Amino acid sequence: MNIVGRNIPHDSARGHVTGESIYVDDMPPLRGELIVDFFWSPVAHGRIRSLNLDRAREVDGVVALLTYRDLHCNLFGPIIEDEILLAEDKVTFIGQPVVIIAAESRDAIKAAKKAIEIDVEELEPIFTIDQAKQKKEFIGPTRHIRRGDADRAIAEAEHVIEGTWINGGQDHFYLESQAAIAVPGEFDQLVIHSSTQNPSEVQHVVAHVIGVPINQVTVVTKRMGGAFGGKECQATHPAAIAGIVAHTTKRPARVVYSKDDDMCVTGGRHPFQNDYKVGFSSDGVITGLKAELYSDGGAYADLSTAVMARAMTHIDNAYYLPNADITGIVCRTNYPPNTAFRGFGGPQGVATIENILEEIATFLGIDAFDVRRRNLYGTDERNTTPYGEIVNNNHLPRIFDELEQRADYRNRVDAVKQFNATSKSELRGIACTAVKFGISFNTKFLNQANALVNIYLDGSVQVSTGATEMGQGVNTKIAQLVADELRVPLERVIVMVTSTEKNNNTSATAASSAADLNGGAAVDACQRLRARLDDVASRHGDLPWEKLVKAAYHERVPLGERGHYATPRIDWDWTSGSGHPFLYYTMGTSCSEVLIDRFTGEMKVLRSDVLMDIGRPINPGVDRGQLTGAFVQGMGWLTTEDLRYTSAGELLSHSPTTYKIPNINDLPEVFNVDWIDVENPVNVAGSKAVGEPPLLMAISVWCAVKHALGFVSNGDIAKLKVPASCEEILARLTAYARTAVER
Ligand code: LUZ
Ligand code: MOS
Repeated sequence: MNIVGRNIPHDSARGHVTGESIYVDDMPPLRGELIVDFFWSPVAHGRIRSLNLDRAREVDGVVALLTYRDLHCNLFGPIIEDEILLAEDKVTFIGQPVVIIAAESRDAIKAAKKAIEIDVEELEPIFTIDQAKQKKEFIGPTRHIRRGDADRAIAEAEHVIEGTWINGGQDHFYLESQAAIAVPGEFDQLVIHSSTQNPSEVQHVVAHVIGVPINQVTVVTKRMGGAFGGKECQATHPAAIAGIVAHTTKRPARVVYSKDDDMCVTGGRHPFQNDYKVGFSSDGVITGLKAELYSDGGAYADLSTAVMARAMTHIDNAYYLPNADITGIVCRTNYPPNTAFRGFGGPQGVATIENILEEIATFLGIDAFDVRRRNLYGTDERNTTPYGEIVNNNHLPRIFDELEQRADYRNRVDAVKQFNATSKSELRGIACTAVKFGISFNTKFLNQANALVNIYLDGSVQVSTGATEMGQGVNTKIAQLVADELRVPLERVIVMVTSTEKNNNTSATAASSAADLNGGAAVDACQRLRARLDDVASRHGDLPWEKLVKAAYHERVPLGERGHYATPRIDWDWTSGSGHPFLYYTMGTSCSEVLIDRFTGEMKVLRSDVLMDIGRPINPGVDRGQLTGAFVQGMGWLTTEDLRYTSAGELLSHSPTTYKIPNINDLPEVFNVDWIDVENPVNVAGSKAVGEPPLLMAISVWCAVKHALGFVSNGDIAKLKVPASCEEILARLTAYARTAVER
C-alpha cells in the first residue's frame, strides 16, 4: 500500500492547469474593500524636511493616508529589530514606504501619489560594499569560524593564490507578486490572507504594529505562486500595510504589488565580495584557507546575519580544510534590505571555494576534477568541518566517481581541449562541481513544527500544519506521509489551508525543511491516532477503515490529534564559531559543458549532468521538479540575471524586458538529472530536503565558463564575476585578446 515513494501528482496540479487554484488576488473583492498602495522614498538616503498630504487628501476616492504616526509601533525585524515599516525623519532606500494610501480605485491612488508633496534633503548614500567598509557601516557583529592556524599553513604552503570573488544579487521573480488582504472582524480582530512563507511572523508583526495581542490576528495562506525566500520576511510589509488600514478604517483592505513595484521595493539575494587567500600543495591539496566574506545587507538587517552564517558554514562545501579562518561581515547600504533567497548564503560560500579550486587547477595545470576529488571530505578521516560537525553518511566520493563515468568526463575534457585548439570562432569549457548543503535552520529554535490531524466519521482525514505551499509540493508529501502512517488510501487525506488558528508559533516554510519538520509533526500525530485505533481494532477484529473509525467514535476514542517535531541533536555556539548546526547534509555533484561565441560572448549550456544524494524521495516526481527547477534558477543567477541601478540607486532592470531570467531555450541541450538510491537514516521516511541544494549545482555552469576563458587568458587565471552574462564574458574575451596582442 506504500504511498510514500510514489509519483503522486501535485495536489494543485489540476487547479493550476484549469485555473481553479485560488491565489490572494483571485479572491473576489469584499463589500467596502479598499485598494491600498504606498508612496515611497524617491531618494536612496535623505532627511525628510517636510511632507504635505493636504492636496492628496482632497483627491476624489482617497479614504485614508497613513504615516508612521498612525502606527502603534513602527519598529520590527526578524533577528535585529532595526527596521521601520514607514519612514520617520529619514529615508534609507528608494522604494521605502513613507505614506500608506487607501482608496476606492487605482486611479485615486495614482492621483494621490502625484499630489503628495515631499521635500527631502539628500544625504550621501552607500551603494557598494567598498564604501560601506570605508565608512564602517556594518549590520550585526563581525563573526569568525576558525580551525587550526590558517596564517601559518598559508605561510608554509608550497603555493598560494589570492583573489576576490564577487557576485551580484538576484530578484526572486516569483510569478505571484507580494499580496495581502486584511478583513476586519469584531472589535480588534483581523483576518489576513497573505501570500507568505511565514504566517506566524506576519501575525506577530501585524499585531505588533497595530498594538493588539497576537491572538487577535489570524493569518491564512492557501498557496503562493512562488516565493523562493522572498516571502520569508518581506511578505510582512504588504500584510502589515493592509492590516493597519483594515484596523483603522474597519473596511477590508487589499495590497497587491505590481511586478515592477515588487522588483523595486523588495530585496533579493545578497551580493557578496569575498577576499580569499589559499595555500595548497603541488598536487592541489588545500592546506589553509583564509577568507573574509562581505555581503551587501541593504538598509536593514532582515535575515542578513543568518544568511552570512550560512555562507560561512558553506565555504568549505564538499572539501576538507585542515586550517581555516573564515570571517563574515554584513555591510549596510542604501538598497532595499536583502533577504532570504533559495540557498540563503550557501551559494555565495560554495561558489567561492569552487572558484578557488578551479584556480588551483589552472595554476598547477592539473585537471580540476582531480583537484576537487583530492580535497573531498573523506568517509572515515578528513571528515570534520571547520566548525566541528562531522560529515556523516558521506556519499560524495561515490557520486563524484559515478558522475565522472556517467558524464564521460575524461573523454569530454579531451574533446574540449581539441575543440578550443582548432576553433577560431567558438570556445568550450567543462567543469564538475559539488554541493554539500546543511539541512536545519541555523537558528536552533526554528527547528520545530506542529501538525493537526482530524479524522471524520466517514473516514476522511484533514491535515493542517504550518507548512505553506508555494508550488514545491509540500502538501502532497505530507498527505502521502499521513496516508501511510494511518494506513488509508491517499484519496482519504487532504491537506488544509495553512492558518495560524490551527498551527501556532510556526517557523517559515524555509531552509528546505518544511517537509522534514511538518511531515515529522504530522507523522507524530498519526502515530498516536493509529495506536488508539489499533487498540479499538484489537477488540473488534479486522474492521475496514470506515467501520473502525465509527467504532472508535462510539467508544468515545478521540479522533483528532496534534503532533510536534523538534529536530534532535543540533546545536551552535557563536562565541566559539562551532557546533553541530545541521541534522544532515544533502549532497550532489554536477558536470556542465558550455559553448561560447568568441565574438559576441553569447553562451549556451550544451550538457549538464546532475547526480545527487537526496535520500529516498517521498515523491520522486516532485523532487525531480525541484532538482530541475533549482538548477535552472541557479543558472539564472550565475549567468543572465543582472540587476542594474542608476547612479542614484534606482533599479533600472525592474521587469522581464531588462532582467533576464532563464526560459525554456536556455535549458542545457542535454540535461540528465538523477540521484543515487540511499536512505537517509535520520529523517522522515529516509528522505532528504531538496528545495535549495540543487540550485548550487548550477555553479558547474559558471565554472565551465571560467574553464573556457582559461584557454584564452594567456596563461593567467581567468577572472569572472557572477553573473557571467554575455556582456561579462565578452569583456573578458576582449581584455584577453588585447593582452595577447600587447604581449
Ligand atoms: N532561514 C533561516 C533560512 O532563518 N535560517 C536558515 O538557516 C535558512 N536557511 C535557508 C533558508 N532560509
Ligand atoms: Mo528560504 S531562502 O525562504 O528557504
